[in-house]
Amino acid sequence: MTNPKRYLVTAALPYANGLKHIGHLAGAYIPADIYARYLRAQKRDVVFVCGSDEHGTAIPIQATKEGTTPQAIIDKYHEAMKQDFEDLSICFDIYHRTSAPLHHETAQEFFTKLNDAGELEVKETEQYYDEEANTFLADRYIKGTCPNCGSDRAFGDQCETCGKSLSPEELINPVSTLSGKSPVKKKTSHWYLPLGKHEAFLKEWILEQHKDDWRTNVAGQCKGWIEGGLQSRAVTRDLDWGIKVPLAEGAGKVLYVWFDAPIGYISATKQWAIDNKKDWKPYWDDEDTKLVHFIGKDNIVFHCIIFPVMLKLHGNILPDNVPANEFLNLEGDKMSTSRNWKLDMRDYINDFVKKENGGGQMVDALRYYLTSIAPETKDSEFTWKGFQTAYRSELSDVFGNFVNRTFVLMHKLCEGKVPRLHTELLDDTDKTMIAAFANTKGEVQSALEYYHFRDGLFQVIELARKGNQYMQKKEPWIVAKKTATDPEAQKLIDNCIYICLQLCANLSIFINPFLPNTAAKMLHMMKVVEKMLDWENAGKTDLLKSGYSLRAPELLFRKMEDSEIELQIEKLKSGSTETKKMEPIKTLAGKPEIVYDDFAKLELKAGTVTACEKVAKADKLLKLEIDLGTEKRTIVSGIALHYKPEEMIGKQVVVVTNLASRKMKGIESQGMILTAEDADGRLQLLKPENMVMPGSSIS
Ligand code: B3M
Ligand code: ZN
Repeated sequence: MTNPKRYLVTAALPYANGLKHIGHLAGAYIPADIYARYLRAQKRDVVFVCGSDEHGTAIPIQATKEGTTPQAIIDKYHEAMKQDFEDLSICFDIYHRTSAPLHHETAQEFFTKLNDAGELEVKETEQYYDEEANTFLADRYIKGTCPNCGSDRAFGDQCETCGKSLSPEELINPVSTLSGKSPVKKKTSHWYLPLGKHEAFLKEWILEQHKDDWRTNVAGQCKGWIEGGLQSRAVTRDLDWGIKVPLAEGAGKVLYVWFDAPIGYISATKQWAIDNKKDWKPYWDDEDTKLVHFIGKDNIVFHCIIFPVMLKLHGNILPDNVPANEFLNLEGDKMSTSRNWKLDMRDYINDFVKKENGGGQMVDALRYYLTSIAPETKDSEFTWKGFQTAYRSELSDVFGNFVNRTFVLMHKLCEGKVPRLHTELLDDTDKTMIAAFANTKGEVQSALEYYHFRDGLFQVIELARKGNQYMQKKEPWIVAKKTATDPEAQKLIDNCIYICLQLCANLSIFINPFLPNTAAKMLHMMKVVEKMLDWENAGKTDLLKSGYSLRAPELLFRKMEDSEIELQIEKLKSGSTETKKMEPIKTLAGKPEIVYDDFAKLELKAGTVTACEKVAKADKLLKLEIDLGTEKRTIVSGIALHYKPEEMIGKQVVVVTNLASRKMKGIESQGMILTAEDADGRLQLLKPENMVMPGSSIS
């Protein structure tokens, strides 16, 4: 679809059950953001929507894990995700949420319309039920072995290892994630979307109409689904968290999260229209709207098969394209939230963006690297070394360096002003350089129109590389030595700097969709207004007017130290992430889980009791003197009901030696001894199996 009247760009609604990592960022949000920024620069009518996906079993499961309510979970993570996107310059027109009443109404209306039109079927089937927890086991409440890849961590809706979407019946050895028990089967009724009825439509629409413009991985997955036989899909669940089924006979049931979530794109558009006094309808029902969904590959079936069928039945337009990305791996392994092998957006923000020396340039550094390795056609890999290399050798050495040299030379050789262009002196090298502006415009444009973001970015860097080569060839700093004797010399310098400056202006336009903070900084240096970034200006050679004085150069990209990269690799391996701080995971004992670093803070030593007496006016306390090899300590311990003072002498104990001292009954206790207590309250000392030297460390 070329030159549509308007665009609606969507990025997958992230589940509000935890922080999102750079795999999500590279998969959906960065490409969608680049596309939306590019369209805006083209002055097209575009709305870019996203929001939090706040339903489904993932939410109450996270609530149980954190010992809180589903509402508290979605509130916490909705805010956190919204903030992270903002911090990484992802410029949604609206970041909505599916818990909003407007969304509930929209999704219920959608369901009602389909049901009233007889497009849904009600079926009674037997589904897995946990007798201990007295509940049906939808989606993530059931776990088992994946029939596709054999992973034993597959959920009832999807295998997170291979990405295959599943139904609970397909799991081998299913168990309830609530009780850990094998479930039984019990009868229940649900509403189904009979996909089989729409096979002919899907075949024609995807495999014929879009056979040339959809990515092969996307079309391939769809083909597999269609040819594998399209089963009816339940669109309701026996759950209490979600959007209520708007029918009396649906009491106690909610809409399936994958039924309501994509409708979230519509309700987000509605809210945006309310906020901006616009009409939302044409974005969803006028054929001249280009709808594009940016997602990761595990969401393909929902966006290319199920949601389009829903849209068709409801009378809406269909997506024009679904440029789904493959997965991004991290340092040789799949990214995984459960194994904590990931880089959360928030960790990157804290460590790079929010630091002195950080800010926009570090946002752009991440956007740059993630785009340059985007998994557009196959899985790709993020490595910290790769990040550093791309930053140094492309962003900084090629792009940053060209802009910096141009500005330095302009100040040195052209009095800080845009020089004049002496057209009569232009040679082939100059002309080739100038021609490259327009060529690059064409290249970047067609790359972006076809969702080849990697390639588009590559073209921009290539142009900067050409700029460096051009400058190297022209050597204005050498020509400058001849100005006293050669009247043409200054003119040649002027031409070179003029062309380089116009190239900088062009580069700012080209880089803007990808690295908006860099473009903004360049605008500041060039003292021009944002309007210059309009795409129609790309390719022009007179964007900066002769005689105009420009600011001093600012370094676009700071130096990146080896130590910063090494620290990140260590952090990844030790698993100390923001997620750990945000998730107070309850352990069996009821205390929040700790990471190794927390444990390592304790100093534990073996000591030998050398003296012991009762503490006056305290039935439970004994005062002990403990030999720790290099020192003796006084410790007050609540073991008097279990040990007599005389039997303590000579015993070995385990002492926490770095606990802040505190006064008990007037005696300063300089540590704590460890004991085990059984259910009846009987205490026993903890001690090394055999005697060790006093002061031996314990870990
Ligand atoms: N929340 C799954 C995901 O975050 C799901 C996407 C919904 S898009 C409508 O991968
Ligand atoms: Zn699998």
